[in-house]
Amino acid sequence: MQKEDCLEEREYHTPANGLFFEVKKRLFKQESQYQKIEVFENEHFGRVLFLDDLVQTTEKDEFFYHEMLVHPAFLAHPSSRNLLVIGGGDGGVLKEILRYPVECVCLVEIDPLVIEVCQEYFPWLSPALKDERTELVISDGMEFIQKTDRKFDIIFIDSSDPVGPSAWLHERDFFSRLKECLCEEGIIAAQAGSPFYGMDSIRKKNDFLKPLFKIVSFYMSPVPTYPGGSWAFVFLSDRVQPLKIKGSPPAGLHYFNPDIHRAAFSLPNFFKEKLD
Ligand code: AG3
Repeated sequence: MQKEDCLEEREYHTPANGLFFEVKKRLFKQESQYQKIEVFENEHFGRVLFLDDLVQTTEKDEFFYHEMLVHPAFLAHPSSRNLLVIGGGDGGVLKEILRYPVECVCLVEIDPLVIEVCQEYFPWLSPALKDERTELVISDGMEFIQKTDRKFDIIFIDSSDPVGPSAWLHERDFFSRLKECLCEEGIIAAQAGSPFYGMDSIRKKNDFLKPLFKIVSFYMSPVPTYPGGSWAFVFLSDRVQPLKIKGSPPAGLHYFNPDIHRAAFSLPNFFKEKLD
């Protein structure tokens, strides 16, 4: 059987295990300038987006990740009006941000084909890409923040894993430059990988973030299709405490609420011990 016709897609979490999806229908498969982009349909999860063989989002469980990347920062800093998203070309983070009365969201995505493909195959995520408050910039995230003199209230990092085009977005230099693009009361919310498989890189991140920001708070959420089934995020600020709740979440969310917010910052022992 040719690879094209194979009825299954897998993400390996280690060389010995991983997650598989039966492919009900293959919708898109192409190598862009930066990465391999695949979209297919699965009976249970609906549409699935893979980049370089890693699950990025699925129709059925996208809300866990997108809500948890966006709403904790807004709950702590509800008057945020100018936002920056690095990555996130599928539109899922934007969709959550635009639930608030924001003025402008600048989204910097390196790969225009990701945007095009998601507009076609994930139309429920991507109307946000066409919202009048959205400013789309096709550029490398690192290059953008090196050049810009703009300041943002919240910066969201919706990167992929630290391989390929996303590798930079996990480094010290990136976060230290990012800090210069933040308003005084600003927050950075970034995805931080799998606590179960990636505790060493979370620890490394904590080590270089601590000297850069007064507040470095990791938090967690389930994401059923990501490695280990639960995911880490980090909340960074010099002024804003994540647990001083000042706002309230918009209506219509499927996962996030203020109780989840408080609980998400309580970390399990294996996580805390590694950070000490
Ligand atoms: N960005 C984070 C994806 C990380 C998934 N990693 C993996 N499957 N190994 C998601 C983009 C969704 N907007």
